[in-house]
Parts: sequence; C-alpha cells; structure tokens
Amino acid sequence: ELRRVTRALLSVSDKSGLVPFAQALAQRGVELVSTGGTHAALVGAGLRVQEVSELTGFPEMMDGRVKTLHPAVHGGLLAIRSNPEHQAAMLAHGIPSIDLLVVNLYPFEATVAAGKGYDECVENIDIGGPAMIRAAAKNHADVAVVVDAADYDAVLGELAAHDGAVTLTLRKRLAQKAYARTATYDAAISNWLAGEIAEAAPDYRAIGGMLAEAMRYGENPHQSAAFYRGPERRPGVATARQVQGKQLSYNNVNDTDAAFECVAEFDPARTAAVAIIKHANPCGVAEGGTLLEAYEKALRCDPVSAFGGIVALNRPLDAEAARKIVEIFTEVIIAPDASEEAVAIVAAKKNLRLLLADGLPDPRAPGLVVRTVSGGFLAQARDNAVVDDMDLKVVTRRGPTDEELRDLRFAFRVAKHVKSNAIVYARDGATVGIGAGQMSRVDSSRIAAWKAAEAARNTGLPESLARGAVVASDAFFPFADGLLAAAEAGATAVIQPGGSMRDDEVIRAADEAGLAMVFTGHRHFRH
Ligand code: 93A
Repeated sequence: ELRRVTRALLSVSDKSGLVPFAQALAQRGVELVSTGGTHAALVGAGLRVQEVSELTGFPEMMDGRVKTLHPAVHGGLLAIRSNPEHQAAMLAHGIPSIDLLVVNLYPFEATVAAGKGYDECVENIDIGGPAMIRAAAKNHADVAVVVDAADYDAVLGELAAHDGAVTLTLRKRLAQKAYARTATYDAAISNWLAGEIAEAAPDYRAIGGMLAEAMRYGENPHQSAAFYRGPERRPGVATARQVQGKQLSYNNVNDTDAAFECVAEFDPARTAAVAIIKHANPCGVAEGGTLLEAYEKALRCDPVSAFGGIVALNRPLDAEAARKIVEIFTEVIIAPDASEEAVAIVAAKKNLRLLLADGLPDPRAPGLVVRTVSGGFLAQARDNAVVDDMDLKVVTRRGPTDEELRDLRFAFRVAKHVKSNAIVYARDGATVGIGAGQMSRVDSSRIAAWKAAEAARNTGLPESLARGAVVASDAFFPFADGLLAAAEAGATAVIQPGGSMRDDEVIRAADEAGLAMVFTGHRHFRH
C-alpha cells in the first residue's frame, strides 16, 4: 500500500509554501518537474528542476493555454504501475512516471471576486491543472495529488515516516479533496457565466469548500455541525486566525460573521467603527474618532444585550479599546489585526476568542448566499448594495440637514445587517435603538423606539435617545403608522427604499410631522 515518490510534478499559481516543500522533496532525492512560473521560482531558490517542456518535447504555447496537456504528462500520471501493458507503453514512448502531483489552479474565483473583466476571467479558467488533478486522483492507487498547500506537511510527514513513500490512506484522502476542488472550481466558472447571462440561475455548488473542522454541535447541542472554508481566501470569519480563546461554536461563527460583515461597511480610512452583535443582530453599532470612542458609543445603545456579545472592529485592535472591551463578558472579538499590547490585554481573559482576519470583507464584492429548504436549496447573489452608491431622493418638503444626511446613511448601512423587519434609530454616528425581526414593521418601529427610551434610562438621561435622532427602515413603510410611530418617538428624518402603493400617504404624513425623508430605491431585506 506504500508508494515510493521518485518524481514530482509541481505546477502552482499560488506559490506560498512552495520553495520549502520542494526543497524537502529534493533533499529526499525526489526529481522535480515543473511548468514555467513554478520552474522559475524553484530555480530561483537554487533547486534543480526539469521543465515540463523538456519532458513533453513541446514548448509551452498559446499564452500557456497548452503546457501540460500531453501524453508524456498524462501517461505518467495515469499508468497503472502493476499493469505490464501500461508499463510497456511508458517504455515504448519514453514516458516517465509521476508519483506526486502538486497543483493549485489559476485563481479564477479571486479574479472574479476582484471584479476583473470578461477576458481576464476567461483566461483564468484553468484547463491543464484540473485535467492533471483529475488524472492523478483517478490513479490514487499509485499517485498522490496535492491541491492545497495546507497538505504539504502531511506529505512530508509520511515521506519521513515511510522512507520516501506515502500510504494509500493519505493518497485516498488527497484524491477525495482533489475532486472536491475541481468540482467547486467548475461550479464557480458556471456560476460566473450564469451571472453574465442575466436570466441564468446562480449555481449553489460554487459555495463548496473544504472541511475546516467538525464542530462540537450546531445551533443546539443535539444538532451535529461542521465548519467549511470556501475556495477563496478572502478576509472573513472562515479564514481569520484565532489568536486565543476557546474553540468557536456554531453560533459564535454565525454571529462573528454577522458582526464582521456589518463593521466592514465602514471604510477604515474614513472612520473607526465597532459593531456588537447578539443572535446575529446588531445591538449597537457606532463610528468614532477612535475604536474606544466607537465602542463606548456602540455599547451605550444596548449594554444589557451586549453582555456575552461579539465585538467586531474595522481597524486593528489597539490597547485602549481592548482594555475597555474586556471589562464586560464578551464571547468573540474580531478585527483586521491587533497591536501586541492589545493582544496581551485580551490574553488576560483566557476564554475570550480573538480572531484576526488580515483585512476586511469587501461589502461590494459579489458572492453567493445559499440556504436549504425542505427538499431543495435557495441560492441568491450576496446583498452587495452600499448606500454610498445609491441615488438618494428627497421626497418631503424639508430636505435633511447635512448632519441628518450623515446619520441617515449610517442608519441605512446598519439596517442592511439587521433581520427584517428592521428599524434603526441613529444619532451622531451611533445606533440608539434597533428593532429587529418582527413580523410587522410597526412593531419593529415600536421596539426600536422603546429600546431608545431604555438606552436613555440606562445612562440616566432624561429624554429618549430617539428624540432628535434619524430612523432607517430596511423596506418601505406600507402604511403611515410605522412612520408616525417614529415621529412620535422624536425622530426628525427618515431613510427608506420607497416604492409602496401608499408612498403618497406616507410622504404626506412625513410632511405633516415636519420630517425630512429620503428614498434609496434599494431594499435590504435580511432573513
Ligand atoms: O492554461 S492551462 O489550462 N494549460 C495547461 O496546460 C496547464 N498546465 C498547468 N494551465 C495549466 N496549468 C496551470 O498553470 C496550473 O494549474 C497552475 O495553476 C499554473 C502554473 O503555471 P506556472 O508554473 O507557469 O506559474
């Protein structure tokens, strides 16, 4: 069941970890073959490597479209070593055996995610790579195939343990992973094309990823669960580095995602921002000159719910913010990065999980959202609409003041991340009352107004924080009642998509109450 590795073909777009891995192979006496760019990287590191063009007798041609698509490569991957006819064919045609294939594909998903043009996306469809991966994986009885740099160590470990050979167990596991990769890759291509053809449906299979970890349980202890990492390494909860703290639970991951996606709406070059999340809904979001200021403003919105919450920051965690955050029980902190001092402060709370994501998710990036329904799936494009890109239309006699407009944008930005029906009161770059997840919009309005009054009571202020605030609604007000509830609570300006049959009635009510109202033309349902 052991197979000795005498020759390896390496052809990788993502060259991270490549050189030390190839060095270790070379030290074991493994002969190396590789394609142009990979060859250059290895030769640059002082390794002796054969070019694949030498092996095929053909130059890499047509801008690299044809480099490994040749019997000398595919014969060496597919030949059954114990089959005399296969052996004879190799001998007759001078085909060397390839026992280890190391390939990662042209970055198709990343190219699409970066918003590149049609031709560049097409050029990033890898053909030779998947062909080799599928060939090697089919022949896992004799060949090992590595599609993920995370597996380099496992291969080296086996080579060391088995005197230069790898086990069938590992070859099978790698083959399974290889087919998962090519399936996801093709689904991503199909999904991108679907997006280009307006009427075609998004392909849920593009969401496929690699098992990151089996979790202790799901939303509830009697549900099993697992955490998968997607094919693209974009900054987010699935790719973040956990610096410390207990293992993340299913709910932690879900809430941390909601928190980080929410805070990522705030450009760190413009402002510091903090989002505190409970049960996948924000219970406080704020901007500030510093993270500390933003955190204190966010916490003021609903300090009771913030207990045991998730805190997301849009800038690297600094010491003064860390010191404040650890004052109350918090489940998870996620940030693009952290200062050494901040990490040390968090370390005092052993269980508190600290995740560093090395960047922020891009709110404008395309993407796919999938959920199961009994007997099927729903798939849709990610909600990547951003209020800054929307044409805001003033519909009332009074237009919003500059200050109101700033807060209106802020409130609508947050409302996108609140479960529908969502009503968000905001003032001075901070939420002051949030109504989430109600079946009627007027109930969400009432809850948000009540929360704003509670927040005032908590901080010893005489007047509800809704007084003088602005209010956002994730979808249109179907009747004037929700809007009137906001006016009664003291809101001075409203932002909402508009588009109700009764818009006229709602606008009239706003005018009568002296409110300024803007329409965004975009709805932000979230369920
Ligand atoms: O354009 S391809 O589809 N044609 C091929 O024959 C081929 N062989 C390997 N792309 C091909 N590859 C891919 O090239 C690999 O999957 C890998 O991603 C990349 C490595 O190229 P280089 O070594 O020149 O950086």
